[in-house]
Amino acid sequence: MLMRGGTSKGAYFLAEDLPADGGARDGLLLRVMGSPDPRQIDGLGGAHPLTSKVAVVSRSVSPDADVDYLFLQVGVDEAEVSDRQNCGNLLAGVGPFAVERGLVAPQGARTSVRIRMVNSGDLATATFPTPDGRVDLTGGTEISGVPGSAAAVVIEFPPGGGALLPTGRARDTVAGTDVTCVDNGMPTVLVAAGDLKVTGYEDPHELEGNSELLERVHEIRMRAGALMGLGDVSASTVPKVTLLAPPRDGGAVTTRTFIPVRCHTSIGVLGAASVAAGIRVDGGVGERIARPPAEGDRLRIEHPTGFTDIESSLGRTADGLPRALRTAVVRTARKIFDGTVFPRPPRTEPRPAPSTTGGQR
Ligand code: NQM
Repeated sequence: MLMRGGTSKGAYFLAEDLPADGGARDGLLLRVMGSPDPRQIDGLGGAHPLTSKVAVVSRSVSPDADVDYLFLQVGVDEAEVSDRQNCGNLLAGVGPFAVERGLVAPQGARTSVRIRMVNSGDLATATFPTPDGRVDLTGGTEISGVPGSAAAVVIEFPPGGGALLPTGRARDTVAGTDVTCVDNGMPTVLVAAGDLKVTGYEDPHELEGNSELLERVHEIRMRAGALMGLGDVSASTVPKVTLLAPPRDGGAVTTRTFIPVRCHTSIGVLGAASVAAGIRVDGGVGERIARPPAEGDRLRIEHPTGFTDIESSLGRTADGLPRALRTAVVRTARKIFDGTVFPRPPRTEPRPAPSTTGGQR
């Protein structure tokens, strides 16, 4: 099934319909999406990392969840399939897909599906309309970056298990630049846009064309990734780098996010969750830039095509470190197509062979 999930688009599969062997599965997915090819002309991919995504869904092996969701980022230009990051946008389609495929029974006018995100081991609950015992994703909810409206898919994340500040500090200096390394579901490096000689309000294309900026972002990402315990991240899609600037439209902060080479046209869900938590950390780089509301958990993150509203609350660990509590967000999703995909035959497989450990741009 091809679905839009939030501001991304991807192919959703039942795990049982894909090869059990990871290498064979990744090779098939590259051929399904039409990679590697900058236009993905011979497959389902949309020639951008945000439209070259796959969700693999199965009944959960965990008693805490109804379904397991494995996210796979399929490279556009590279023959790479990566399971090293999660995707909160595609997550919005997982519950509806699970009901459509009969993995979960509808529960009345609205159905809640408990999802285990296999990439991180974290849990999420997605709630969406199921009137008359079937999924109906039509509705009046609008989200920035998507034309028109659809039904709200409400996603709630309980506190994650990992450290909010992976370096143990609110601020680090890497490659001569102050950063805050934060992980509230997506490992992210926060940097003041002004420290990289941009305003932070530029169009993504303009930022992608700024080679000096891209070099700085790359260097910061490499060093911060190692500090965050992620090792050599040169071939990984995480951490992301988010440039921060003061809000211009009544939000808490303006963002431009590198994922990690292309600049996001909006912001990821878990990316937004990490920014929301990171700008509230005392002593972080967001302190002199962001204006989080004094009260309440709801934050508006501004991005290139509008804003993402996110509810995010912080607490403290026993040793006084900041810790993410509940996070919630409203997304929409839509079934675009359901049917049979005809992958490019294996004999035309380009070299090099696919790798599950790598990343894409
Ligand atoms: O952060 C893009 C997206 C994402 C990830 C990326 C996402 C998230 O917008 O939860 O959804 O950061 O690579 O799809």
